Amino acid sequence: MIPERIALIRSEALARIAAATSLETLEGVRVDALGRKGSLSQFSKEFGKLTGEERAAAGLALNTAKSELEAALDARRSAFEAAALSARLDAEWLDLTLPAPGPRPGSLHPVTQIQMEIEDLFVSLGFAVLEGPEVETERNNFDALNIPAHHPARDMQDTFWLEGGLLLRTHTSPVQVRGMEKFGPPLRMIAPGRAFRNEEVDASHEHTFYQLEGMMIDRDVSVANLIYFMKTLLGAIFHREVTVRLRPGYFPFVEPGFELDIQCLICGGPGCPVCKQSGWVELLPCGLVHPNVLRMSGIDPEEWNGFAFGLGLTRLAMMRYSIDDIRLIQSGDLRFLTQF
Ligand code: FA5
Repeated sequence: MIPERIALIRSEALARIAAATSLETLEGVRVDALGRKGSLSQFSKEFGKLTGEERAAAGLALNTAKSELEAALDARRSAFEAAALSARLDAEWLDLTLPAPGPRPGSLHPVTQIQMEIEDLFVSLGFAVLEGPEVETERNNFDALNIPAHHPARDMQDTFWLEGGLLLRTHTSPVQVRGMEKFGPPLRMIAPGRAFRNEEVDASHEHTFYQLEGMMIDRDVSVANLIYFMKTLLGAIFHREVTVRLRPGYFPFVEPGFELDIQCLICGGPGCPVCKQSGWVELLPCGLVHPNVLRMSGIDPEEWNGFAFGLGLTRLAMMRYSIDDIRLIQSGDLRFLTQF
């Protein structure tokens, strides 16, 4: 009897719909019962063999069963969709009354951080912080520092010459000249700033880099005073034991002159591109101020003497933060800068 068979399929399908736990299961029930090859669709083939009365009863049972199943499927489907939506609303909840996060704060460049630390240290030791221009005269950059025209020492600093005899300063040493001429002795000054050289750029050389000049002029200043200040400086910067070596260095504006090198903190000694495989990094050239330099700036070398140093600030930042390529320093790359 077709109506009884339909009733059986209907009640089984309704039970499966009630027990379904997902939209996928519901779709399975729909395909099994109402799909083109589903169990209810099979009956229409048998209708031809029925009497008119039987066909009317079977047709009514079939249509009723189909619409009941469709209604039950719709109701369950809506329930699942509502549950999914409310789960999503719970998960993606947003408190619009919270204050906006605002712009991300920036940070000081590593070279600026070190520069400020050294300035604080030297100010506490009674030094003034001076500034000089990046565009300098030939006299302040060279002549007044005992480097006359045609002196081979000029070749050591490949110079960017400008029109009218001016130049981009190749070191911060011209600020020594400006300091001596403006303030006279006794003098304790430092001068941080940019220097420029027409150099082949590699892992340890930039055309634009930072130095920090220092000068102390007084009576009876000795190499012992110089070494004391340099040790105080390095101790404050590295907060740990740094191996240093002092070797004779030639700069026309100091006599005697030294190169203070530190053991490479990137590789710890065996050699790397930053220390040019030598294990040492040239950091702090220094010496006692040459009498000619004092004399040219109007200071009597019989009465006064002093020491001077020219710290490579960019290289110092590299050592301090283990930066293995100087080209990163001025790259402006935020992936680099946000680490400091
Ligand atoms: C000088 O510039 C001297 N004016 C230093 C000085 C001052 C000596 C006072 C004595 C008394 P030098 O050319 O060696 O010296 O440079 C000083 C430091 O600047 C170097 O030790 C190095 O750390 C840094 N430096 C030099 N050239 C570059 C460069 N191309 N890139 C990055 N750092 C550099």
